[in-house]
Order: sequence, then structure tokens, then C-alpha cells
Amino acid sequence: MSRDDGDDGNTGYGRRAFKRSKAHFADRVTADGRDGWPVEAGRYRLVVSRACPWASRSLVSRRLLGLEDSLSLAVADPIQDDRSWRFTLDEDGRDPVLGIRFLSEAYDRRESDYPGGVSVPALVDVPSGRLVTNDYQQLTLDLATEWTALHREGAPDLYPDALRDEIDEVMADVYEDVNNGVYRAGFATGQEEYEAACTGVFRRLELLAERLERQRYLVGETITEADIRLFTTLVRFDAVYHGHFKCNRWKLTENQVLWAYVRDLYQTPGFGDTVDFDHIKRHYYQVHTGINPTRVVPLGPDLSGWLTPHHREELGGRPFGDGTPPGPVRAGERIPAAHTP
Ligand SMILES: N[C@@H](CCC(=O)N[C@@H](CS)C(=O)NCC(=O)O)C(=O)O
Repeated sequence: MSRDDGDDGNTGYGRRAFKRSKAHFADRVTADGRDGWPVEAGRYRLVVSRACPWASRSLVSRRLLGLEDSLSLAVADPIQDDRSWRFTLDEDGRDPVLGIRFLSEAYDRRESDYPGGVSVPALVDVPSGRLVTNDYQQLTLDLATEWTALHREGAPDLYPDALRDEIDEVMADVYEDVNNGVYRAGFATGQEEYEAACTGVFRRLELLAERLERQRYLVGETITEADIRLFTTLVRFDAVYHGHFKCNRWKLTENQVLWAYVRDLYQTPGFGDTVDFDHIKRHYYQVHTGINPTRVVPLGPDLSGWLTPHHREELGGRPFGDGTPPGPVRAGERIPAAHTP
């Protein structure tokens, strides 16, 4: 992400509007390997921060599609230092598979003196240690449509052909006003810029709530990529966007429809079991020192409500279509109990 003066958006506060930079490395891993990166079990490593909403999309997709055995996972420390994402959660501060201490090393192997920012999610080629892509928008679509040979039995179709136009349309609005809208509000340096972004966030959330009052999921009657993308912002809403990013017209818990919708997803295997509220809160409140110079992390909100009944099954819907929910989270990838409701 960046402001349009090229700063990294987390700490740079020029007088210009927050603008997200385009992903720089946009190679695709495909079934036919047309960019030189064929889908192959065990070849790639997905590097994420569990704090990051863009990376969290790929965490959910990987679980729902059952790609854990084929696509290994590296989780970065939620707090970057001046060399960006680092593997300080691992023994000796090194990712055990890639053998690197900083994600930037994989970027450097791909392109030395790469001038852009180092971002997650990142897909890294294990044999060469080179970054393949950091294009988070395409990554999950490719996991859903190109990695099918490695999907688990019973994996859902997250991007069904017949519904793609509608899914794309919903995702475009969700991206502009919600996924990125909260960032534009949070990093605004002027009153007007903030008000426009914040108004847009809540206007869109109200429209989405109207839609979701009648149907369990955003498009069709099953979980799709559109739900994953809305989920990753909603699950962070009260914890960080409401306070830290000043999106505080109301809390998610005050909106009956959206609160039930996000709890429904949270309680669905593959969604909530990827969420680490501790990483989320510490990242936002400690890294964005421009908007929280004390780096103090608030104690709330109370998380106990996340596991309460949502009653959304009364709307019908078939979460996994003809498929089945994913199995339990593998050992080593479970979120510590202290970081969950
Ligand atoms: N790659 C995308 C989106 C991914 C993204 O913004 N990830 C954030 C974390 S939520 C990141 O890694 N930012 C770089 C940093 O904070 O050092 C972009 O360049 O805008």
C-alpha cells in the first residue's frame, strides 16, 4: 500500500490522499504453467501475516480448498521492522523451509534492488527461493480455479463459472468501499478525505446488510470468493477499523444482519480458524505509528460473542454446495487459544 508520494502508507503521511499501489509481481501459478510457474504440490510457499486482510483471503481459501498439504505456509511476525516482514516467530528467526529471515530476501532473489514495498501475501518458489507473486487479487482466484488438481475431495467451487459476473460486481464494490475504504478513512490526513471514505464504508455496509437480510451468502446460495473478501474486513471491524481507523458510526455488533453474517462465517471451518485477533490488534496499533504514536494496544473489544448462535441457517443456503467442510486445522497452524474468543 502507499500514499501517492510513494511512501508506504503505514507511516508516510503526506498531504495527499491514500492510494493503494498495484501489486508489482503478477506472475500466475497456473495449471498449464504459462508464466513459467506450473501448479505443483510442495513447490510453493505461501507467506502471510495473519494480521493482514489481503493475506487472510489466501489463508481462508487454502483451508476451504484443502491445499494445506500442497502449499506450505509461513507466518510472519505481525510487527514489521525497518526491513519489513520477518520470521521472528520461527526458531532462530528464520523460516524453516526458505531459510530466510526477512521476506525481502525472496523479493531480492527475484529482482535485486527492487524499489517497491515488500508485501504479504507472497507466493515463493521453494527450490529457487524467488518470489513468484504478491498479487493478492489474482492469487485466491487462481487457488480456486487453477489449483483444482490439488483440491481436497469435497472442496467447494469458490468462483463458479455461472456466477462470475455477479461475484466480480459485488467484489468490486466491496473492495472500493469496504476492503480499501477502511484504509482510506484510517489514513486520511484531511477531514474531507476522511468523511468521504468513512461515509462510503457505512453506505456500502448498509447496502450489503440489506442484501444479506434475505440471503445467507453474498452471491448464490453457497460460499464464494465474495464472502471471503467481505469476511476478512468484517472480522477486523470492531477490533481495529472502528477505533484505530475511525470507522465508528456503529460497531459491527450493532448491526444485526452483518454481525450474524460474519459470525456464521467465523464459525464455519476454514474461516474463524485462520483468525488471530492478537496479531491483528498488535499489527495495526503498533505498526501504524503515524496514527497511534503511543503504540498502545487496546484491551477490547470483548470477543466472547463470536461463538454465539447466529441462526443464519434459517435462511437456507448450502455453505459448501455439493461439497463438504474442511477437516481440522493441522498441528502447527492452530491459533493459540489466548488469541481467539
Ligand atoms: N500487495 C498489495 C496489498 C497487500 C498489502 O497491502 N499488504 C500489507 C499488509 S496488510 C503489506 O504487506 N504492506 C507492506 C508493509 O506493511 O510493510 C499492495 O501492494 O497494496
